[in-house]
Amino acid sequence: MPQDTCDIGLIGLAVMGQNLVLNMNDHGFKVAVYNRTTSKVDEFINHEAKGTNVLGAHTMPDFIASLKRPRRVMLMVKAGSAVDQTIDELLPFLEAGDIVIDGGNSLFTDSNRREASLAAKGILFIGTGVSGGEEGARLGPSIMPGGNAAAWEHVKPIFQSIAAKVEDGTPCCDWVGEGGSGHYVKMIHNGIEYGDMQLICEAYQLLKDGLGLTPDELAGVFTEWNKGELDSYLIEITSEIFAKKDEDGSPLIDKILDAAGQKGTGKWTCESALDMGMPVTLIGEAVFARCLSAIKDARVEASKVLTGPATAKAADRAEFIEDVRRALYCSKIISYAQGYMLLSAAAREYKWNLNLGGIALMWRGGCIIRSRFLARIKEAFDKNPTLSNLLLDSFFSDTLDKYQASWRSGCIRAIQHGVPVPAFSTAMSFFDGFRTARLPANLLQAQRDFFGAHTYERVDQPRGQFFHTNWTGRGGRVSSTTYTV
Ligand code: 2AM
Repeated sequence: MPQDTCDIGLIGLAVMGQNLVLNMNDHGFKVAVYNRTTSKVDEFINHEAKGTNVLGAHTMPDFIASLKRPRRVMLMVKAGSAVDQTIDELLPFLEAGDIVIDGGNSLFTDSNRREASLAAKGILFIGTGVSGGEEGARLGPSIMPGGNAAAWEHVKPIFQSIAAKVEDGTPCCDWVGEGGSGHYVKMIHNGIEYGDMQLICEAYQLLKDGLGLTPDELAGVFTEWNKGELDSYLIEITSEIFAKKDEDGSPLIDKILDAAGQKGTGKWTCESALDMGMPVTLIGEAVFARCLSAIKDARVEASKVLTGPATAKAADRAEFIEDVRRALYCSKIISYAQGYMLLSAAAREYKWNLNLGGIALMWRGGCIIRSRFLARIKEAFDKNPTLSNLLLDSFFSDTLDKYQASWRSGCIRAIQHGVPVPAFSTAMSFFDGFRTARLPANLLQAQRDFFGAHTYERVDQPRGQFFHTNWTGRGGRVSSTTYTV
């Protein structure tokens, strides 16, 4: 085996790993590969990587010896204990200053832990999100690296050259921040993806059941939408899905069972939102909508008992379609604003310096949520790097203002037709809640103080002073200190 010649080594030759290696090779980097099951190394070298500069290693020592210093080792192994096991196997062969990159779908708290424990040993850890699926990995993914900043300059040329590029050539890869922030940003990306998909599904059902559009007509509507402000990968593939015919010539979409699967990153986003106390309601509804779809048998049973409204199909076709389009667009704005609220809260909690505009740029190309819309988010943070909430940027506030009546009308139409729109309606409620200076939580605080003496703050006194009222004349004068407000 040649020594010290490879720019980077990659462990884990499943499809994503293989495609990243081939992508790096295409961009002129010399890559060493290793896999626990070593027969996969030979298969890869003799087939997919035939004729390339990729070097196959059969042992961990050979693999490490083939790398230039500082060694750059990227792991594309199964998330979870396999990452820890592989790092443990690697460690005896590494020296201070070497770099370990985890490109799998790891939970960010694992990456926080790995970054800290490897830093104590002088090893620089990067946890990176890689999005775009198999095709993205091969041709240009979105790459979201975070961890030990000292490692960035050593991997930056490789990552930025293999990443997707936006129109002006800017790579969809930049440094995210400290600790597990790279994997956190990937998790938020996936959560937002759940939300975007659910919004499209709600638009679909509303156009189908409320207006009676056929799959061919839907394909036309989504093709049109993709030419405007909704221009995005998910809208584009949706139009193609509606146009696809089964072998018998009928629309394939009508033959697909309506029970959704999920792998857990949407759930992780919601768990983090609950931990941070951030109202990321749209992604929450998107996760629960998948759960509701999955209990298919129960729904079929219920559909025989429970009836909805008997509303005739709408007749104002153009207006109906535009209401749904605007409802989708406004809801999408709300979803991204919520996602960014969570990102900011996590940055405060974990002491990460996140480049919020840069994150939007990383999602502009290569990944599943890529869209024209993300350029608007980047612009908002360019205009004001300390923007406290996306909805307060004039582009977004003006759009919500302009589309508001139509957005409400879209939600009302859904309710009238008995079409479930949990994501559209939670976006509307969030908007109405967020723009309300005085919510009914005064009553909630009174109730808590009534039954539990939890105390309340007053509008006519400074914040931080707590009061208790003896509501019935029967309770004692002692207030509860068990709960925080
Ligand atoms: P394998 O081919 O030997 O199974 C995706 O599953 C990738 O992760 C594969 O390359 C797989 O290797 C690797 N992988 C899964 N569990 C692993 C472990 N405990 N140690 C090392 N690699 C592992």
